[in-house]
Amino acid sequence: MPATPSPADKFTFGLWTVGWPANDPFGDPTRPALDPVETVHRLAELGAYGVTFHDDDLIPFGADEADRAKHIERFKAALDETGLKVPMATTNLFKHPVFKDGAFTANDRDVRRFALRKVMRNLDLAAELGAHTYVFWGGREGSESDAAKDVRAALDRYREGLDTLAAYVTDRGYDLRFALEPKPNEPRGDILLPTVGHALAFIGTLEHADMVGLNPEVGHEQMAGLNFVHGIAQALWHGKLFHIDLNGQRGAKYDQDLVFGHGDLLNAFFLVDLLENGGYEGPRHFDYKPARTEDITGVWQSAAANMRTYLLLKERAAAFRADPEVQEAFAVARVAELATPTLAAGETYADLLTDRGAFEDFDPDAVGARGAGFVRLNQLAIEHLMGAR
Ligand SMILES: [Mn+2]
Repeated sequence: MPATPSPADKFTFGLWTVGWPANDPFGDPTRPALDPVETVHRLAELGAYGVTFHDDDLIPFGADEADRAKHIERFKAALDETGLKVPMATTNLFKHPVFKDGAFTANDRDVRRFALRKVMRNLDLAAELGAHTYVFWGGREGSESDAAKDVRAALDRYREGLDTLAAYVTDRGYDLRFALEPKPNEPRGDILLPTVGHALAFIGTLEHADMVGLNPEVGHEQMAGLNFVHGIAQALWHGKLFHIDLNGQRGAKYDQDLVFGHGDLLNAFFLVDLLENGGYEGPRHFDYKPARTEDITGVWQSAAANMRTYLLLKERAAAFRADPEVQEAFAVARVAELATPTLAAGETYADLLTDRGAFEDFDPDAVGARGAGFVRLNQLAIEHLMGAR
């Protein structure tokens, strides 16, 4: 059977993904909680490369030091037994009621100070477990009311928090980079840094901007009606794609966290094509939720489905690129021509002004009448995706 995952594929899963007991705002859990140790073993059997965690996924909130040490020890033993890596870690700054108005941007200063301490504690553990990326998803950083939140002050505090934590990581000598995860809404009515673009602009203002990048999630951009492939391409262009959350989403609605490819499959096809050919070397991290309808067998089937879908799309994308008819269609559509600078080497605007072919002798009507060939190219992509070629 082709498309069988192995650690070389660098597939990773959050403990909270397969471990979600399927409680939602309208209903009780439909599955028992999973032991992180079992999760590590099952993911290794399925061919994953690594596992990621929030502090509270591994160590219950409020556990004392002795209890905390026991949880960490068990987890480390499972990692040693299976060879699974921990490339990324993050902090739960959203579940406990203390964070109901945010963490780094809570109006209450004491909450902000507590949040920074909670992150620092888990940064130590992340470094100890060998993580290289630390994700910040500010799900509670936002508001439901424009009266209740001074957004400019909130961004000051967000920046202060990240600058403080970056200084901590640098001083400790940890080999960790930060990755901000944008999301437009849910659980807050409106979340700060709602899209890839907002986050990129914000990162440019940070004291340690070089060590801060992005962890974009498929569904989060699609919730905002945005093209995820464009967002990822721009993040790559800025050198800021530090990590990625793969899942599925069907349009602008609540955060579905479907299996990768189970939402906008065509966008997923072009995403895999971009990741495989665009220079992204990091983990292929799945941040999805096994549907609430599934039992534990369905949980592991859905985990396998994420990896298999990715690998099938990778195969399909490679076949698309290798097809001579596709290459000819690319040429007709002048896709590669966009990489040619608009001015020739050494040419200035003064030279452009004297080039009669660029203006006086140029025939815009003839060029405007010429077909672009983009639909044919897209149809070829769809036929490869469908396995029809
Ligand atoms: Mn999501």
